Amino acid sequence: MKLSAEERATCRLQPDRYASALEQIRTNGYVVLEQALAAATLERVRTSFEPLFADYIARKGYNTGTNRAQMHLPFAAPFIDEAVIAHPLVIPIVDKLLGSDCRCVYLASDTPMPGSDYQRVHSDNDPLFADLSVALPAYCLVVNIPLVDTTEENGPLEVWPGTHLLPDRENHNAIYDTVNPHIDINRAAQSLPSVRVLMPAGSIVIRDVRMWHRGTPNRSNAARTNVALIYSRSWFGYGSRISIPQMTYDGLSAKARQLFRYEKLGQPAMMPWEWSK
Ligand SMILES: O=C(O)CCC(=O)C(=O)O
Repeated sequence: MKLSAEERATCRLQPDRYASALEQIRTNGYVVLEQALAAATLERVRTSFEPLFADYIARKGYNTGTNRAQMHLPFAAPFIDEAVIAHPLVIPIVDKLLGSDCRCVYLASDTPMPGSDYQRVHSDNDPLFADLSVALPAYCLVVNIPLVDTTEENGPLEVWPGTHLLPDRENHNAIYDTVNPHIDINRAAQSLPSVRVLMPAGSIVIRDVRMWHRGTPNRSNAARTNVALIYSRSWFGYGSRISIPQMTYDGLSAKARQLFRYEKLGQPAMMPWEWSK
């Protein structure tokens, strides 16, 4: 969805555009809000990310495939800019789909480097009920923010629209360790239409966590990083893993405080290499 200059300035979608964004997530499984982040915010995040990532790789190495890494972000500026954790275009969408008491359970990044390969096609969660034969409403949304332009060359995220609506038993194949006994997602994906999500830096992708997707090979000579957040219904989460210093928490907006209310408050922010997984 290309945003008008007015939508970018006011951070508001007109009612029919808002309805369309919701429809795209409900039906396709995702929506892209193009160039939603201000250039200055994006630049601050990118310039802080790069040395942190280099340090992380030197300490821990790649962890999601060849030349590809997932890295948690410290709960500190500039990564916790309100435009990142509670963007005013994202919040009304997330609140509508997950309930206004939803929470944010994940603040991290995915980076395919030059030389990375295809990932297995996967969804990002194990099923809520592995044998359920109906599809449930959305309960968990991933928000991705590319720090650089995403092109055919630099390993765009590839998605399989509509797959989030498959019943739990057909849908899920969490990355690396789980194989779905009901369907071979990698084989099935080969005969289904997919989309490579090309977009300018600072766009925001909101996607249903169940939608099949994979990282593709980065054939450029630079990193292609997506910041990744996960918002979920209030009852769903990973069990309060994000450490947040009390002063940092107190300085957040009321909405951001609500989103992170179940995390580890009053703890020093964790550096990426301090996470066990
Ligand atoms: O390349 C990407 O942004 C997708 C990464 C991903 O889906 C994963 O590592 O689970």
